[in-house]
Amino acid sequence: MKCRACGAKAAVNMRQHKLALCKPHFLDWIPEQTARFIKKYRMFGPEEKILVAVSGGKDSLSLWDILHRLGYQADGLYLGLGIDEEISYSDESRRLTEQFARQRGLKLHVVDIQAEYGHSIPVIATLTHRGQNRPCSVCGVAKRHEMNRMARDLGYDVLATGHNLDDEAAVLFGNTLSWQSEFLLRQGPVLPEHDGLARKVKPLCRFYEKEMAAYAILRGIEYMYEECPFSVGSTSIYYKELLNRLETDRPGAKLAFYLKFLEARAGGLFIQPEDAPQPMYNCPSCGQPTQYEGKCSFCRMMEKVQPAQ
Ligand code: Q46
Ligand code: ZN
Ligand code: ZN
Repeated sequence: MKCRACGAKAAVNMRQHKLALCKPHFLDWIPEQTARFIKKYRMFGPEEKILVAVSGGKDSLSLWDILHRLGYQADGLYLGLGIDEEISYSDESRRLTEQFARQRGLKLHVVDIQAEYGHSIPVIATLTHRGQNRPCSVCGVAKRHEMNRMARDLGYDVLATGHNLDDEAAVLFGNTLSWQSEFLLRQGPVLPEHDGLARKVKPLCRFYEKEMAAYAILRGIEYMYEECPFSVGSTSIYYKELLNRLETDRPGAKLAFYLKFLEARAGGLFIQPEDAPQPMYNCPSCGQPTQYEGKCSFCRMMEKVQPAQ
């Protein structure tokens, strides 16, 4: 297989795009495509300040690397979740993230949940009795809260995450199976800022997971190979496996599923029900926006694990 650009031996063959590229051309192709998606979906401009949520995994570190290569002002945010099961997942992912930032002279903010709030994510999940086997719902609430808090407090214009096509297609598949129209309406490459919630963007949403893995490896990025131990056996991994089976038989099916959805949504397939828009309130405790009057879900959760002041 030869590189389409130069005829040298190809390092990556992307059947889904009918495109094979050598290492240097593949390493240029990924940022070029990313720049195209950033522009196409109007994610952000060159003057805006970006906060990249980095976990130490291949996607988020590659995203940071790409934004840096493209010349954007992109700083990192690492959230220490305190996940320390069979492996010291959080310690190792933090080490790799800090090493990545140090080697490139990039600015990294670190929030350690335990140091900040007194308990790790798994302990908060146990104390609040939320999630028998998995602390994922607690983790999701805490991550959203902390990412928005940091973006707002530190004056960033936009929050970028490393979700790839496999992640997005799995979420879309789950939401479609149960016709979660409210979620379908909001899913996409950009979630605009509103009422104190930072704009969220996913510049890698059109890249297959294997493309991002190839990018990280060929760029020599040292990343956390292990997934979070709590992701084992999750529904989203099951959906990813199903979609991979479809993709094997029909290369490109996963990308088409996602892109056709975006087209259909832009064409008005999903509309906001008339009674849906909720006024945004501000949480009296942390000041972050919340859909309902009273404390936000993060503060209500933390109330249960911390003695009342
Ligand atoms: S939610 Fe759950 Fe993830 Fe948090 S506890 Fe791990 S698997 S990291 S995306
Ligand atoms: Zn080439
Ligand atoms: Zn709050």
